[in-house]
Amino acid sequence: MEVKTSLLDNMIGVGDMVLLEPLNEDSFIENLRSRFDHNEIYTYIGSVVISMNPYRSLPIYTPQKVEEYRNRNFYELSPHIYALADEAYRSLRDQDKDQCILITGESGAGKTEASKLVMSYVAAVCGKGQEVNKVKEQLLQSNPVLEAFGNAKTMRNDNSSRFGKYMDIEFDFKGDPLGGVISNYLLEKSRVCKQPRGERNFHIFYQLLSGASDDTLLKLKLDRDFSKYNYLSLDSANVNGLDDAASFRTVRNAMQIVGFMEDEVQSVLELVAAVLKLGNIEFKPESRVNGFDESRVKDKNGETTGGLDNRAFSYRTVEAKMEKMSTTLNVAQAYYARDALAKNLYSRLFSWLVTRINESIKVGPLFAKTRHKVMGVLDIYGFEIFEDNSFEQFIINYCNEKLQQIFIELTLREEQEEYIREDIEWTNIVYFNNAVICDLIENNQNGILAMLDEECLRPGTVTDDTFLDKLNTICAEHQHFESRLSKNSKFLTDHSLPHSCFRIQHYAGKVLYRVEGFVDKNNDLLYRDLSQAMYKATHSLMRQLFPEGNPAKVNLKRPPTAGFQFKASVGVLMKNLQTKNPNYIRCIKPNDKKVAHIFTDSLVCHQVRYLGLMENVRVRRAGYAFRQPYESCLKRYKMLCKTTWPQWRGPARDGVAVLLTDCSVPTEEFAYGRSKIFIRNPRTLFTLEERRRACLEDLATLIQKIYRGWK
Ligand code: AD9
Ligand code: MG
Repeated sequence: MEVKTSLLDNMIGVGDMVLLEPLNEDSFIENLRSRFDHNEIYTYIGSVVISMNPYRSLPIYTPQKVEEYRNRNFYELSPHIYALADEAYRSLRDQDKDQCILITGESGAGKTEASKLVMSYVAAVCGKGQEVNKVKEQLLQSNPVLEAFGNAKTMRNDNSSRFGKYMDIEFDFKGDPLGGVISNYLLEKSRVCKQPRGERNFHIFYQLLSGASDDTLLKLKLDRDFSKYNYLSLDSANVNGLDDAASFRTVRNAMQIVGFMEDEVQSVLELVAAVLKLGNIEFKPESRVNGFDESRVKDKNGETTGGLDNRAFSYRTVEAKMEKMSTTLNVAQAYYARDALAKNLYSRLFSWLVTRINESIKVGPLFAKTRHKVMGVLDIYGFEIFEDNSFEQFIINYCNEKLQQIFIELTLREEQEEYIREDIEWTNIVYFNNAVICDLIENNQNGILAMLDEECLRPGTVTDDTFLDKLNTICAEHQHFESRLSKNSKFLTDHSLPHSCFRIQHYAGKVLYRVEGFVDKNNDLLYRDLSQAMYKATHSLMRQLFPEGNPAKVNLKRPPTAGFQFKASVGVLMKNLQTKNPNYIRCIKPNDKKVAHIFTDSLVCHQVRYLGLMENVRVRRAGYAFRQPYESCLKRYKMLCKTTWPQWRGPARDGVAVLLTDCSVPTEEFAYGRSKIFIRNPRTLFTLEERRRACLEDLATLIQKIYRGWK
C-alpha cells in the first residue's frame, strides 16, 4: 500500500528535521527560514514541535483545522501545534498516561500563545454537554483574567508574562474535563512601583482607567488620566495594537464567567485603585523628634490613602524579646515603606485571584475522589537578558535553566541511556548539560541562592555589597561565574565588569546581574505596622490579604525568603513534571522588532544553539524515532499478519519478529532491544497504523454483513 506522509511530500522544506539532508546548522536554519517564509511556522524534531512566532495572525487555527487534526496520527498531516495537542490528549484518554506540555523559549517567542492554542484545541475536541462546556469555558476564561493582572508590556514583548504559570487540567476516565488547578510562580512585583524605560505597569491599571465607566471611576475616586498616577509610566502608556478599553470589557466578562461575584470584582478593582493611590502619597520631613528625622504624609486632598492609618508610614515598631520599640521613619524610609506596601498589596491580590479562580475551577465533590487523568500546561516567563538585570531576571533565568535541565534529562540523557539499557548499538552524542549552572544557583551549601539567604539572615550590617563579596570569594572558581575577582579566565572576556555586578554564563547566554536590591527583594519584609494597618482596614478583602496583621496572631518567626520559596516551588514543579509524559514546544523568535516577515538568521541561530536543537535532531537521527514494549506492539498490530492473529503463543519478541517480516519491514528499519522494539523511521510506524486502520474497517464491514445476514 502506498502511504504518503506529509512530512516529505508536497511540502516546503522538510517538516521533520530528522529527515533533513544534509544535516548541519546552516541547512537547519535554512529549513526554518523557507518554511517561515511560506507561513509554515511549525516544524518537528521527531515529536518535539518547533514554533516560530509569525507576529501576525495566520488562518491556521480555524475550527476546520481542528477537525483536520482531530484523531489523526502525528505524522499524517503537516506539522502543527494541534498535532501535538491531539497526540497528548489521545494518549491521556486512551492510554491513561498523564501528560505535560512544556513550552520554552525566550521572552516574546510565543509561549503564552502556544499554551492558549493547546488549551483551546483540547477544549474543542474533548467532551460535550452543558456541564462540560461550563468547565471548559471557565478554564479558558481564566487566561484573560490572569493576563490582565500578571502581564505587562516590556521591551521584549507587548504582552509579557510577569509570572510563571502551571495549570493542571483534570479529566475523567472518558477524557471529559472535570476542572483544573493553577499554580503561580513569583510575580515580578517590583513593576508595580517602577518600570524600566519603554515598559509599562501591569495591564489592569491601564485597562481600568481606559475602560471603566465614568460612574465606576467616580466611585473608585480615580481619574482617567494616566499622568495623574506616579506608578504609571507615561512614555509608553499607549501601546500599538493594544486596546485597553476593550480588554477591560473582556476581563470583566471573563471574571464573570470564571465565577467572580459582582461584589468580588468590585473589591478587586478597589484594591487596584488603592495601589494607584498609594503611589500618589507623598511625604514631607517633619521636625526632628528626639533627635530623629520624622516624616509626615503630605495629603493634599485627604483622600489618597482611603482611610488607611497614615501613622503606619511614620513609625516602625520592632518587637524583640517581648519588648516593643517604636522608631520613626525618615522621608526615604517612608517612601520605601509605601512602595513595599503597594508591591505586597498587589502581589497578594494576584495570588488571591489565582486562589479564587482555583475555587471556581476545582473538580467538583462528586468526582474529587476518583482518579483523574491530568494534562499539565506550563507557561513561564522566558529567558531574559536586559542591559540591567536584577533579582527578578535572576529568578526568571534560574527557572529557565531548570526547564532546560528537564529537557536534557528527559530527551537527551534519557534517550541515550535507554539505548544503553536496551543494549542497542549507539554512538554517543555530546551535548552541553546545564546541570552545573543549576547547581551554581541552587546548591544548598554554596549556591548563590543559599548565600543570599545566609546574608539575609545574618545579624549585623548586611548590604548588597557584602553579598557580592561573599559570592566573589565562594564562586570565583566556578566556570560559569564571573566577577572582578574571578579567577577563572575562561569566560572572562572583558575586564570592564562593574564593581556591583556579577555575570553568569547561562545556557542561553551571558547575563550581567547588578546586585543592587538583591538582599532587599529576597528579604521581602513588610513592616508589621503596615500589615497591622491593612488588617485594621474596613475593606474585607484587604484584611484577608494581610492575615499576619492580626494582633492576636503575632508570629515572631521570620517568613521564608523570596528566593527560598521560589526554589522550593520550582522543585515541587519539577518533581510533578517528571511523573508525566512530556510534550515539548520549543518557541523561537524570528526577530527583535516584534514584526511579521522578518527572519534574522543570527538571532534564530543563537536560539537554535542554546535550545540544543541540533543535538536533539542528532540524538533522534542516530536513534530510533519510535519504540514500544514487545507486548504492546504485538497486541496492537498482530491483526496485520496471519501467524500472530488472533493469539500468538510464544515470547512476544518472537511474535514481533514474525509480524515485521510478514509486513515486509526492511531489517535496517528496526532493532531488537531487551524489552522493546525500536523503529527507526516514523514512516514505518505510520504505514503500520494505516494498515491497522484499514484492517479494522474491513473487520467492521464484515461484522455488519454478518449481523445483517442474521437479521
Ligand atoms: V514572555 O516570556 O511571557 O515575555 P512569550 O509568552 O513567549 O513571551 P507570547 O506568547 O506572549 O510570548 O507572544 C508574543 C506575541 O507574539 C503575542 O502577543 C503575539 O502578538 C505574537 N504571537 C506569538 N505566537 C503567535 C502565533 N502563533 N500567531 C500569531 C503570535 N501571533
Ligand atoms: Mg508569556
